[in-house]
Amino acid sequence: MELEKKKFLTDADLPFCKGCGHNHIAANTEKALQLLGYDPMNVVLVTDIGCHGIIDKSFLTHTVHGLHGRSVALATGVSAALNNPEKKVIVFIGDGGATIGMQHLIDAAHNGFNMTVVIHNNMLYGMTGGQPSEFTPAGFKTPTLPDGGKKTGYDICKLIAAVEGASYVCRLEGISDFSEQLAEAFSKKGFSLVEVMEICPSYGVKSNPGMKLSKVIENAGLIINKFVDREVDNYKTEVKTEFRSLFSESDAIQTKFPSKLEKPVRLMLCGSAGEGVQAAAEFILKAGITSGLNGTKKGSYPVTVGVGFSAAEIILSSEEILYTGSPNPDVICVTSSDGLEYARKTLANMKGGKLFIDSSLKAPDTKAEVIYFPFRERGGAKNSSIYSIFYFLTKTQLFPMDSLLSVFNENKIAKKFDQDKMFQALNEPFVDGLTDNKKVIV
Ligand SMILES: Cc1ncc(C[n+]2csc(CCOP(=O)(O)OP(=O)(O)O)c2C)c(N)n1
Ligand code: SF4
Repeated sequence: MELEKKKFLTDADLPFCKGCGHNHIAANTEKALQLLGYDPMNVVLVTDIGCHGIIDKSFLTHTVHGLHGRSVALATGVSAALNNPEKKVIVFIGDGGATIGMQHLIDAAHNGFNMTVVIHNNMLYGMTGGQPSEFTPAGFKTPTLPDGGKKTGYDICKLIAAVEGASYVCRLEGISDFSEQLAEAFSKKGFSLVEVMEICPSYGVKSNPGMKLSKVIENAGLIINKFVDREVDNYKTEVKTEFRSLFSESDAIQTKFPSKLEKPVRLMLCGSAGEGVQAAAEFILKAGITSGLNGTKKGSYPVTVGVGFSAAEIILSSEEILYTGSPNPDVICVTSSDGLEYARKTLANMKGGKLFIDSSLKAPDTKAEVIYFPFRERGGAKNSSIYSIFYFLTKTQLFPMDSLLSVFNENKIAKKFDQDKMFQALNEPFVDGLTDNKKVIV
């Protein structure tokens, strides 16, 4: 199928292998959207991992690319947030992704979310080398199932029709021109689904020489048919006319203090979960911004957020910063043994800078200047990270202490905090003469 002028696809070659059915789906989608007169800027294409998903770079529409099997879940959010009949949300998903994200599919159909899901059913996992999916028909061979599957694959059309809620469900053979069927699905209100049966020449054809797509479909007991076609009025969210931007003026942090920071400073806080590391990082970041600087923060912690290390990388600069995180910090504050383990590699790579480290710990070999302070003993474990940022600012004076205090005092943590005690503790000299490996700080 040739189009005179592409409106939805770039002029670049499509990224798929020669003969891959995904090529036809992309071309037919272009034609279907043209038939319906859509503007590319009113189309949101949501894809996920798999060969089918690499098409998004070729589409001139909005595109969203998600985790394997999660495109329907993402599209549900897009569709609910937009709630705008002018916008067309289209999901591209493989049979592998549809297997992994089956519950999202069922829920989106059941609730009638506005979208069209196009399942690229090549009956195997293409991108990873041809493993079977739950859609692989009995007898269909793949590189990792050389004798063919024993189980019948899912009949996704019957399944989605059965959950009720969809406005349109059809299965078609993905050859020649099927743009009118796609256009029919795209034009439906609510949830529509098209299962396109196709072939992966690289793995499907190789494992099943001489096979005919129509024969595989027939042997699988699947019917090329329209399973649902009805008018629905099932899903509605409140129509939003005004959207508050995350960057709206009211949220902007005002500059209240001066700063003479000449070059960017990169600070890393390393402590333990539950010991205020992320809160401390936000305080120091906002204090910098209050002092007229630009700032970024990157938080790191294990998925089990209640245990283990907690770290934050903060960059402050008078120039615009276009990234987060920094592998080469200027200053590291380490307040716990979890934090020390996390910081070890970074410390070994440091060519200079400063390490403020809790006096209960032993600093590893590093070219950073090592300064011990009893953050945990004087502030308690829970406040150790907050103590460390006040200590950092006292020692470096990179911007006014008043900026940190103004940010801190706006937070409810401040009400439970004895600031007089903290400043007394921070200013009291610390002499550590007990262990050989530590410097004596006066
Ligand atoms: C949750 C998850 N599981 C497994 C993978 C590994 N993986 C990447 S692509 C792929 C196969 C994709 O197959 P399919 O969705 O059918 O798309 P196709 O490549 O056939 O277009 C797999 C299993 C992954 N990225 N994420
Ligand atoms: S590996 Fe298979 S599914 Fe992937 S692009 Fe090539 S033919 Fe298509």
